[in-house]
Amino acid sequence: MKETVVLNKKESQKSTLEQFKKEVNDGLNESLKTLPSKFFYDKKGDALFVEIMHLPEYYVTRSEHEIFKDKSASIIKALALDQDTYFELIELGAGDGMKTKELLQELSRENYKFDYIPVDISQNALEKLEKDLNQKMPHIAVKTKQGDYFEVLESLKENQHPKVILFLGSNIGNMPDDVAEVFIANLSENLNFGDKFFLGVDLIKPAAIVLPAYNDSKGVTAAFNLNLLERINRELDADFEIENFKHQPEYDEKQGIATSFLVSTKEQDVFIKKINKIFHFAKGEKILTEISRKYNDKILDKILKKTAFVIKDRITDRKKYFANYVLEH
Ligand code: AVJ
Repeated sequence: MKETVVLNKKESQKSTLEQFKKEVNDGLNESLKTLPSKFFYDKKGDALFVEIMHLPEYYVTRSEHEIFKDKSASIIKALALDQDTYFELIELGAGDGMKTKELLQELSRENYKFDYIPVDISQNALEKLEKDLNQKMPHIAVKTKQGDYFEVLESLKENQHPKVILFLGSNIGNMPDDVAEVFIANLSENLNFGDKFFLGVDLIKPAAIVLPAYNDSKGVTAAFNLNLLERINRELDADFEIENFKHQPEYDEKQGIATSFLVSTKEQDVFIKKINKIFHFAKGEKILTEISRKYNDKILDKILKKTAFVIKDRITDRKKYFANYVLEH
């Protein structure tokens, strides 16, 4: 039942600090300073994100959870699975698997034959998830795979079993459209004809709903954003004074793109020892730390155009805040 495959572990461990240094240096040398959002998720960032998911203003997680809770039978129908054919349910970046549990429950209730294969870069997250599932749903076969998404998919491609790929939580929203397109194209190269991609995206909606989700009244999202500077202080021996930066979310309602910035509240210099460089910030200068793209059918269609996927179906929550798309290869 248990099986953990470790892919290129040495490689990924060796390069983590070097990669962090390089990307921070590159980002802070651009004319519009940027820091990649993937670096939010250290131990403190992981904990803050769990808090974000429970905030009253952060509708994203709740909306998708509603879909899985109320409509898992519709999801299974839309995926057009065959009850008698074994398939692999592969989740990219599984996290705590909260939403997926609802689907696993329904699949096993309906006697589908499958393995659940959560894929993550974090071995720690996978072990927690596996333990939790083995305890709560011991009848479900969980096969965790640690590593890069595409390497794992490539290794699974050969077995020819039908596959359903889950990529939930609007995680794709952190990618600019051209990057999302390459991501989906890579995904399609590692799948076989007829395989399905189940993609969760946040839908375009008014600023009055989106902005508070990234600017909650308790200041958790601000702390989450500022933790990026604290992490640079901790891991790269920098002297960012956190109180001299403030969290600033923006939302372009027409385009459907939310952005998060850290704004320098005064003119200041910051020394990053491990990069051995001083970075200058003007008063009011912004660092772009995250984009959270919101979708509609048209935007997704445009991204899919150059990939091998087409939209087969979409399932939304009651308020139509969130959509899970069934894409077929
Ligand atoms: C995990 C990327 C979906 O963009 O909504 C939440 C991350 N950032 N609050 C999002 C996030 C600030 C989240 N995603």
